[in-house]
Amino acid sequence: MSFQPNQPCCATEFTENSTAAPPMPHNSLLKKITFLFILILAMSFAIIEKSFAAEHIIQMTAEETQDDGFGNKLLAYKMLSHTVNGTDITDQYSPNATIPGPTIVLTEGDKVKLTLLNAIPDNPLSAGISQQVSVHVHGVHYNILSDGTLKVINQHLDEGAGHGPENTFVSYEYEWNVARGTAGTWPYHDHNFESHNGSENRGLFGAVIVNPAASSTPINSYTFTKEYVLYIGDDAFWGMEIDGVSKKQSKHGVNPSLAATKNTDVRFHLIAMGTDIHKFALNGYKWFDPGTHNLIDQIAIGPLEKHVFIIRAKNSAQYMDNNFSNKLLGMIGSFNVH
Ligand SMILES: [Cu+2]
Repeated sequence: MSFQPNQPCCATEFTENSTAAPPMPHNSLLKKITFLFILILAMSFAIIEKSFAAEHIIQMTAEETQDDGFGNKLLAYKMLSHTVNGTDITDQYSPNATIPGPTIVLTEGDKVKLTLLNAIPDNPLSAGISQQVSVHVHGVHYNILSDGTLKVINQHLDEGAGHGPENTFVSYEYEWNVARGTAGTWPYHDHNFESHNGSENRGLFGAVIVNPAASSTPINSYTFTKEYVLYIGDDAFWGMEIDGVSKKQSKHGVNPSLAATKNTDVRFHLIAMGTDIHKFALNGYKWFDPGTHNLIDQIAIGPLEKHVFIIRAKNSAQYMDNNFSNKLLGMIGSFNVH
């Protein structure tokens, strides 16, 4: 904004004809001081917010995996690179494409630029079917260009990475604003490959963990020796482990065996996939239902809901889905404490 010398700044002119009483001089001084105070306060908040906010530059691929043993090829995301304010943390991730996909750990206030590269080979049998792949995220904020869905859904554009001419692969960039109030664990998944629902069911899913910004929040004072992201499908659990110290991620595949050291704290992130309502239990353990003082030993969780809880590892146990039909399908795994 430029200052115009011929125009009086910041004050309305007062003439003898005015009906309103002229403002008291000390009143206007008070207003100026109050305005200045608010301005300084707002600027210092902005500076504090900026100094804590990190910028994430992420590059991922979507790839075809090996045969699943039944003649089907699955799809998986792979972390190509992840820098946080210029520091490379790519070695926290598996060097391979994994199901579940990489767990992206963020803090409220962060900004993310995620470039997705479609590395899925062209399939001549799929002519006319969308071969575009995307990342559609829950929880964090973004504008419509970063929605990661097809125009048939968002009425705007197909927001994904498609195939270029002669089977070259195209990338697409998403921007996420990890705004205040977005703390939580959220799924991300493809929404564009082969259908407007995407290929989540072929392996293109992962999670975002947004930790709260303020260091005084109880969750930040915890040191977790392990974190487990457990995705609850309609026929199996899928798991991803994050080491509390090295932050390294390892995949555990289907109905994984989890392990923890006795008397250490473990944080579980449950994310329900598919369409069933599940009843998750970790036999012998109780935990606080988030946001309450209620101790529970089972949680009902439906499509794309999440439930995050912390336990202190005491005894080896089994985790399971107590929903009868899911239990029949063998949705059970072990939690080994040593
Ligand atoms: Cu979704």
